[in-house]
This record gives sequence, C-alpha cells and structure tokens, in this order.
Amino acid sequence: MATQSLCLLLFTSLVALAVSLPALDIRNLHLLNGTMDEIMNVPPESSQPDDGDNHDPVNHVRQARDIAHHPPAGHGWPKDCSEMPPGSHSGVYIIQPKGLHHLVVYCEMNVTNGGWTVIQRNQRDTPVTWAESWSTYQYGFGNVRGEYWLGTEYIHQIAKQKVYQVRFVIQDSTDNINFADYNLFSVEDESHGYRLRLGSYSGTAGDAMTSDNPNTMHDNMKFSTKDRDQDTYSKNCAYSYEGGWWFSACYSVRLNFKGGMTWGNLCKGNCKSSLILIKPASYC
Ligand SMILES: [Ca+2]
Repeated sequence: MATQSLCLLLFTSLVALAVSLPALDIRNLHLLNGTMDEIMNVPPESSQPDDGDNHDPVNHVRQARDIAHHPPAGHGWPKDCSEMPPGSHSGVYIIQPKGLHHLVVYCEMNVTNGGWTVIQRNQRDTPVTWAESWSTYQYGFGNVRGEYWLGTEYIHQIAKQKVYQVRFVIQDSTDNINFADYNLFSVEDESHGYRLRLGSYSGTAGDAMTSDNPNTMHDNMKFSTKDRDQDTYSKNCAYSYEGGWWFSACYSVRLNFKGGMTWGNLCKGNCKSSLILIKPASYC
C-alpha cells in the first residue's frame, strides 16, 4: 500500500511537472532550412506555426502547450543523441544539454551503434562559406541536413556533460571512407579559448589531430577564426586558410573549408567529405 501511495504521489508530481514545462526555446533554428516537420521528436500537431502572438524570428519561442506529450513527463528532452530511444532513425532532433536552451542537431544512428551527435559535416562542393566570424562559429551555421557547424559554444556545452569521445569520418580522393577515433574529447569554455582536448587515437585515417610537429598540432590548441587569432603562428591561420579551427601554425587537418579538405597525409587538399561525431565514451 505504501508503494502504491508513493507511485500515486510520483505520478501526480510528474503530471504537475508536465503542466509546468517551460517554453520550448530553440536558439539555433537558423540551421533548420525547412519546417518543424523535419524534426523527428516533435509530434505532428505541434509543427504548426505560432498563431500570431509571436513574430520574433530570432528566438523562435514555442509554447509548452504544443509539446505537452513530448518529451515524456519527468524525463526531459534528450541531452544529446545518445539518449534517443533504441531503434531511432538518423535525422534532425531536438536536444537540451544540461543547463542550456534547446537545440536542433543531426543524430547519426547508423554509424557504430548509433547515438552520435553530428557537430560538423562538410563536402568539397558545399555552398557553405566556411570563412566565418568568431560569433558565427560560436552559434553555428549551415544546414543541419547538409554541411554545417553546430557551434563552438554548443559543442563545448554538450561535451562538458559527461566524458565524450569523437569520431572523424573522412572520405578521401578515391572515395574510401576512413575514420579517426579519439577516446576522449572536450572543448574548454570561451574564457579558455575553446581549447581542444583529445585522448588516444585509433582508426584508419591516421592520427592527424595530434602531431610530433608543434606547428601542425591541433590537440591542445585554442579555436581561431578570421577575426580572433588564438593560434601559435605569427600571422592568422584562420584568415589565411579561410575557416575556423583549432589552428597551431597552421594545420595538418583542414575540414572547415569550402573546397578540397585535408586530413594529414591521407588527402592533402583533396578530401571529398568530412563528418565529426561525438558521444559519451563507453566505460566497459
Ligand atoms: Ca597568430
């Protein structure tokens, strides 16, 4: 009987919580070059535009009444793509990293057990211009279904929730798909220059992010853009090489670039596509 009472109390609490859900506040809808219908974890009835009360194109604030059944009461929105239910398909989802507003991201559910959050996708013939400013890199650009950068700040916010790993997927000039895994991945906060921290390498693409040569190192480097030089070079790598990255002086990896990309010796200036995926590290 005590258990039943407890369950009833819990259920009542969860219902109360559902009613008091805060508004869905997606700040990076600029990545969604389409409609809310493309989002996999929003029910169809909530994909109608707001009814005239809110014309703010910046915040795209949606109301709790629209999402009463999503997410399940008490469970909250997934904090990254690893929290999607088993059997979920790859596509665009809403996540809410701990302590942050909502974000749209692309979840890759087919690569190695799924659950990967896509933080970068690029291809040689992209229409996206990668020579963007610090603030544009911070909050992301491009198309979440095509070539995009999720945002340096958001990457930091997601990856600080747990211990993360990263996978770089590189299509070389002969269309072979290669990968580079690092068993740890974190990006420090803005006050520390969004410095990159990687763990041990394994894979087929080669360990191009860490290097014996300090001039081409990326691990432990701060993030630089054309308007914020935090590299170790006398000039500005991001300005010279047209894309934001964790430059040293300057690079062995250039993936944030409009044109043929570079991954170490695998494909120097003629890589065809790239994909950067993160998810919590497995402990077993
Ligand atoms: Ca410099």
